[in-house]
Amino acid sequence: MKSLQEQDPELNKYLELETERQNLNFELIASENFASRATIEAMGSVLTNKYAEGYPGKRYYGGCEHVDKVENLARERAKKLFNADWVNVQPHSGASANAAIYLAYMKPGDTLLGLDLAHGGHLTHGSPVNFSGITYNAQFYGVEKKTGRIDLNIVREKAKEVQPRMISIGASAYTRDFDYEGFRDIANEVGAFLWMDMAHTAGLIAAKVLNDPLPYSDVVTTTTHKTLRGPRGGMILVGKDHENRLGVVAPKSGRVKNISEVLDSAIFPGTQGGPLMHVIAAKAVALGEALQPDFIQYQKQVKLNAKKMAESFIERGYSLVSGGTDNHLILVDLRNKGLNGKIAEEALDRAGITVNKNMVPFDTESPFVTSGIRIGTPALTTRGFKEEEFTEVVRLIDKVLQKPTDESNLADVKKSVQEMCKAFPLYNFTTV
Ligand code: DSN
Repeated sequence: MKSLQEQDPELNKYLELETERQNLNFELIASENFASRATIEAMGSVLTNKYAEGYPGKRYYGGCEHVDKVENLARERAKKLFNADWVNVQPHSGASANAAIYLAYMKPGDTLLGLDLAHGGHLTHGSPVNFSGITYNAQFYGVEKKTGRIDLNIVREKAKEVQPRMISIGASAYTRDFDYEGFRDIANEVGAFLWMDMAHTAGLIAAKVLNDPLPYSDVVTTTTHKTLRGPRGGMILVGKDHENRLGVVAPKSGRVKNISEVLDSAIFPGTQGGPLMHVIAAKAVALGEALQPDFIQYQKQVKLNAKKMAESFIERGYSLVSGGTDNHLILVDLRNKGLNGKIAEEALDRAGITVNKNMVPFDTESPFVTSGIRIGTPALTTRGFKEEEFTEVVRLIDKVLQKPTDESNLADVKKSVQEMCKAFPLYNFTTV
């Protein structure tokens, strides 16, 4: 058989260009990271050929003896990493994992209470343009205008008012940790299920540098490619003693028997067909990496770097939503600099710095323009950047934002970005 280069030079060229982009740019998108060579190798394996609908030991296809072992390995590693009773590693993505949660816990028209997308939530937490907001009665809590933080008293009031069947926690642009015990109390008070979507923070939670949602949530979903640093995909987890707590916390729904079976069938056959066994193998590799001691050090550094970035931006007169960060990301409100997210994202892109424009709470701009940029440290921390390098990253971002239309300024910054990237080499391969 031919190599990719021999078979399809045009496509191969695009892969080479993307590898070069990743190698030579500052990757600061908070939801992105750099998977290991071993993880990428598993994803590019012959497991892509195998159909394995069902679960280990109960498949609808023959020849599953090896992929059963792969899936069990991924499940056992995930359980150990998160101290979970049960896990499903088949979701193709975070959104697929979340779709299964709705199928398992809600009926069409039931009420969800989630964090407003415009305040840092996620599309699948009830946005009107997503299946979750179309199919269910989505109600929202937000952050306080003054603090940029969630106030549980306001969440409690809203929960009492709308009587949700399920409360979701989790965000794509919230810079503070969550009080899971407080949310649990509210869920208990109104008889709702509690679901945490830890897609952004799973790696930090695994390393115990953020609060752990599993002891308090009925169910937890995640992606595997953000701070967890695995392949693109999702997982569903249930913490210890979940079966016993379920009937107590959700009296309205009656006691659900064997929630793990309900959740498994919500993935297959409920919302997905054949699992992506090559990606499940890569999840096993990444989860194995996350069980190593150096992963904890990595996550501590992700947090230290975000804190350093926040301090450096504040020293340079920038305004941060919530005034700082507890996790891996910061949200910069650019209005006091006379800029918007679109201008900033485009100028930074031209200088080799990749961020995304992002709504800030109570934004006055549209989602296509926005008043902010979201910046995360996981990817550059994987590269080896520490506080000193992140101070320089902020200096370079500031240099761009001071003269965002000055092409020679942008070219100067790009040169510095590339020099720093070369000093911290990343991938020396395009395909493995
Ligand atoms: N697209 C992800 C993010 O950037 O946060 C959320 O799904």
